[in-house]
Amino acid sequence: MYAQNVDTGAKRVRSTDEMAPDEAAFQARIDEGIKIEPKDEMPDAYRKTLVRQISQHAHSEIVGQLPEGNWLTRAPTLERKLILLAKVQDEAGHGLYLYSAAETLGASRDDMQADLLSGKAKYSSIFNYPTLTWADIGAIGWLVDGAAIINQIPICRCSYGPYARAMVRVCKEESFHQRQGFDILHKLCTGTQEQKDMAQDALNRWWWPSVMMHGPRDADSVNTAQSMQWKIKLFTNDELRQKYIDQTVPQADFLGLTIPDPDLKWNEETGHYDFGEPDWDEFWNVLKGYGPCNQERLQARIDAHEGGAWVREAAAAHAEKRPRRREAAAA
Ligand code: BYC
Repeated sequence: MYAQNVDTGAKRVRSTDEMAPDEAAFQARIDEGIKIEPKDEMPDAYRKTLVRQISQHAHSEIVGQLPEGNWLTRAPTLERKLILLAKVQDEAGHGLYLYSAAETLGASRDDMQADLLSGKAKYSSIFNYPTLTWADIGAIGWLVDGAAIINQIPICRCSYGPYARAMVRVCKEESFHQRQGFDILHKLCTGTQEQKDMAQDALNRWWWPSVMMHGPRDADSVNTAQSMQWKIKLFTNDELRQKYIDQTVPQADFLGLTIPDPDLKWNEETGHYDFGEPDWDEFWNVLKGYGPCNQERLQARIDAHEGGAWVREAAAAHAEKRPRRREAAAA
């Protein structure tokens, strides 16, 4: 019943015998699969970890609109434009559910927003790469949303109720996004040689960043062990990465594209693909703010926030006026 010591990475977690009674009781609820709800007692560290992960997740959805939004005016047909517009709007919706989920833990939307705009808060590394061609929009849907689904399906079963429930709808929408990306690439791969080359070039550039999206190797992951004990994460970064690669390689074969990894090989014994080592220096550099588009992405969010100031002011003025109108109606 009680959690075993989990040692998945850099940090070792405590067994329930080593915990204070209230903490052990909380862990026992988690181990029994009872969902934690906003008004329940919870350790500060559990709350803090959730706010960290959920707010980063929300920021990723919001910043994630930018690379694709960049192609809204250049989508090749009206139909593609409508589909892309709907996808980008879905991402905005995901960001808002997630900010709301973080608010149920006592986080303030203004603080989360301020942390994103000051560069203090992280968002997914993947969105710091440029979308150079239309095929990149296919690659984002296929690879990036594909990676997101692998990561997020288990979160539908995580221990915190509002986060788990938000993920159900998000995952349904992400699977539509993944299919639309695959469909863009399928069209290109069955078109002219130039179109197929464009698809291959997009795969070459997006493959490794999407493999790194799952986070650092388990050995370098500071949060995994504790998050797994609390069932905020149900799989380690490396487990999810392996699942992602096993699922994606046959899809690349179907498209007739080559994954840019000379070490990629089916392993009969393990029943999984072996693969090469991502460039972790690149990953950590992107996290530190030195990716190809970090500055541009942050500036776009700052501009949007400043440009929206008049809307916030108008909404606040309207909210102030409303009670007075009600008072007048009652008189
Ligand atoms: N990028 O100890 P670790 C989407 C950070 S949205 C940036 O393993 P953890 C989509 C990590 O935060 C996709 N930072 O951390 C949207 C930690 O730093 P802090 C977003 C990363 O939390 C629009 C440090 O590295 N999905 O799909 O146990 C259009 C050490 O890592 C990254 C989610 O957010 C990264 N890739 O595991 C299309 C899902 N990886 O916070 C698509 C929810 C790691 O200690 N999040 N870091 O300063 C998670 O599942 C987990 O937070 C992660 C990381 C697996 C991402």
